[in-house]
Amino acid sequence: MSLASVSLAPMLSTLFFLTITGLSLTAILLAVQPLWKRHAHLVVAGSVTLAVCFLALPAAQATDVVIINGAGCQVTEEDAVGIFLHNDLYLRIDFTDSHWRFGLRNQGMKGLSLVDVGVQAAQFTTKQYIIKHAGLADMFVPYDDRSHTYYDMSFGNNRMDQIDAADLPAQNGALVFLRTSTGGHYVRDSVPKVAVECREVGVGWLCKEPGHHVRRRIHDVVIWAVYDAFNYDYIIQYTFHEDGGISFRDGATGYNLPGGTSKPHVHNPFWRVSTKLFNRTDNQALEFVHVEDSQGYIATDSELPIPTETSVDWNPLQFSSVMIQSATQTNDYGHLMGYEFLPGDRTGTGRFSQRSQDQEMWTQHDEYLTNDNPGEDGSGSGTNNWRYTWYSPDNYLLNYLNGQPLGGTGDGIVLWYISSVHHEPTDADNQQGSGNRTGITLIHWAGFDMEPHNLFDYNPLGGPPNCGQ
Ligand SMILES: [Cu+2]
Repeated sequence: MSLASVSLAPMLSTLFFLTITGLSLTAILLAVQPLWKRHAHLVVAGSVTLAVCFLALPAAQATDVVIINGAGCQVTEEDAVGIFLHNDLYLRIDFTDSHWRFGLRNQGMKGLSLVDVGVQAAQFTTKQYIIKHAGLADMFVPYDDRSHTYYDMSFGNNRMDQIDAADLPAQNGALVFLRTSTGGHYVRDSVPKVAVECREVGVGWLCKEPGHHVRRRIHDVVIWAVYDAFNYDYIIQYTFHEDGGISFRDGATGYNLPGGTSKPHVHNPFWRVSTKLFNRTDNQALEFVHVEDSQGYIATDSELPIPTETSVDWNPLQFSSVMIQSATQTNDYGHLMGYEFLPGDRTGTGRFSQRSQDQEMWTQHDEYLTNDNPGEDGSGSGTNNWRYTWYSPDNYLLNYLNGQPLGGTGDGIVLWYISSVHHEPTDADNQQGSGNRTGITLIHWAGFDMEPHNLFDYNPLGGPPNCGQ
């Protein structure tokens, strides 16, 4: 934006607006200083031009800013210039062969969540809406000897920590400020709480035949935040893959429980993903299973309908997975399009108290499928307010499992996933010179992956026929 492109009329109306809202020019300039640091390329435009631009923005169009510009991997923050923003936070990712758009939110007690996720790759020429809301519902941490039992997301609202520039890699990283709605517009947090990184992750596919060697190296964009549960710091991480998949991970680090630094325990991040494929409600759920015959010689694969709200247990001997797909929307080959939910970094299965007074019955299964009925996203009243008022999942989740036909009511299908990682403190939890395991504990990851299933007509990363011969 140049000085010449800014007309006098919006400037005057903006100045009037600022005057009546009681904000001085000095305050505005102080407030935009963090922006200058974040967008060094803007600083060279000159402070006079910059001040005029920012002053004019409430009357100007939303402006997007490229925050990572790597080879094969670009990230853009939408509506990112000015103090008073038109919209809440949305980012776009542009890989070579695929594109994403999503929002990031800090709501209540549950840390960073994703909203309005859309993906574009292969045959699609526009972004396809897939997820309405995704994030953690809780993190349950029972100690083996039951001297302590914690719900690490019961400690109050807004427990995300500041992310520092030093947390980022030297290249292709960015800090992002979450936003708050106020007075008809949005303003940034005072500190950044989201890290964005573009990472080169290796080979996506390759093919080698004599005289024909081809390969495709790929990137991820990793979005992460830190949820502070006192001694533990949890990394909440969403990874957008170039092939159309998303990984959801929760990583426990920080330091072990004071007074119990050697006590084994299980971290159980409990996830909720509210799907709404193609922004339609005519979706259905299936369970994929691979079943061996009695001799283990021939196997049969099946996709079993899951007609009603229910619990699901992962079967590692059947490669089982939950699939959520459209009941009507097909790709060019007539296959219903959807996503498959698979364990990620899974080292075991948490199962806890079956005594009703402990309210841990929700831990008796790995996954649950429910309809997204009004209020059940945690923003309702009573126990439906679980995002802002703490309740055991027994008090809300189990009430949502009332046998309704999946997809029959509500606004999409919700997958609830319990991920678990057992933490047996070892001497790697020591600080050097002390045997008390009072050091910093290495990150313990747990989560799941969401992968496209017959969503694309062909390899979205441009694989040639065979080896391209
Ligand atoms: Cu631990």
